[in-house]
Amino acid sequence: MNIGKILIGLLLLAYIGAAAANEPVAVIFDTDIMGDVDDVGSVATLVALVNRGEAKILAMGVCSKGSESVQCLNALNTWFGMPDIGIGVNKGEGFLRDSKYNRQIAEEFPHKLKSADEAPSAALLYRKVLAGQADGSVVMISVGQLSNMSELLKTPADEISPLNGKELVSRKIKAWVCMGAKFPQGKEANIWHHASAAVYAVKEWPTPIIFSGFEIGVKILTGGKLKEAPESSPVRRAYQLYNGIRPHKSWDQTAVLYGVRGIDGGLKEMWDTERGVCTIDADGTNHWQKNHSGRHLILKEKQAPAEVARVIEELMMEEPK
Ligand SMILES: [Ca+2]
Repeated sequence: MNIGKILIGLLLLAYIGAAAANEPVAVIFDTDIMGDVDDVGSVATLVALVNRGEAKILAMGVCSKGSESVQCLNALNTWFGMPDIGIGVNKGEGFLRDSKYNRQIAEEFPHKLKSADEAPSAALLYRKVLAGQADGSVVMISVGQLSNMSELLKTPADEISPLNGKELVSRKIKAWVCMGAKFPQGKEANIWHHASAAVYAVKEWPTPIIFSGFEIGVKILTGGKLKEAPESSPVRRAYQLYNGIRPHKSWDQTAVLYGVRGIDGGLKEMWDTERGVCTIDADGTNHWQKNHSGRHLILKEKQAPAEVARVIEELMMEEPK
């Protein structure tokens, strides 16, 4: 082979590599958009990554039982120019609490879905989108209780796919990035608010799970900059209703950021990871055991939280294209 052919070959390999690297990450996003406002910040973060060509959203789901949560999420997507993103809801047991912003966002911002009843089951919606994807290509990002994850695993084979939920997840999902639990041990809301679902989902999930624990997002303060966002923004409005647009903890945004930029080896400057096994007690208390062959990873603080906050907050300022 002459030098010319080798060079052409190398250029071709570089081109293929670059094309693969530029492929947007296919994401399913599951949220309890209701109690805390970081879910709203995480939607804005995800949309910003979509607009930068880094991610594509296959579906969204609401895991909690707030009747206006799904309308709020639909209103956010609509404002961002993505009104047709499929939204599923938890049709089984789930967590419910008051929301400081769901009803107002649903009332003040246009959206198509008029009630949670109009939305399909999240577990079935996830089955549907997963069945159509390439094997090992989808990243699940959850920023609420693990209710829909548990229900997805328990789905039987049906007309959507001959695979049951666990087989489908095993086949199609590359990894699950979960904002939840507290490490090395603790009792965190996304876990204990629906502990039976968390116990089942974490134990049975067949792919790697990367946890962004309570201790990561609690130090990352974002949202204050939304004062500079247009008053027409539902993201700004949600933070205004929640805390008067003051800096707030950013648990959920970390899972979105890692799910899109970290899964294939990015963000090494931002977080270290540690491999092991997370187990959850029946009351929602979780434990961590380091283990070099464990299926789970946890994020460990590396970059200063204020630096991480700057990256996230810039993404949260995203406006419709
Ligand atoms: Ca949340």
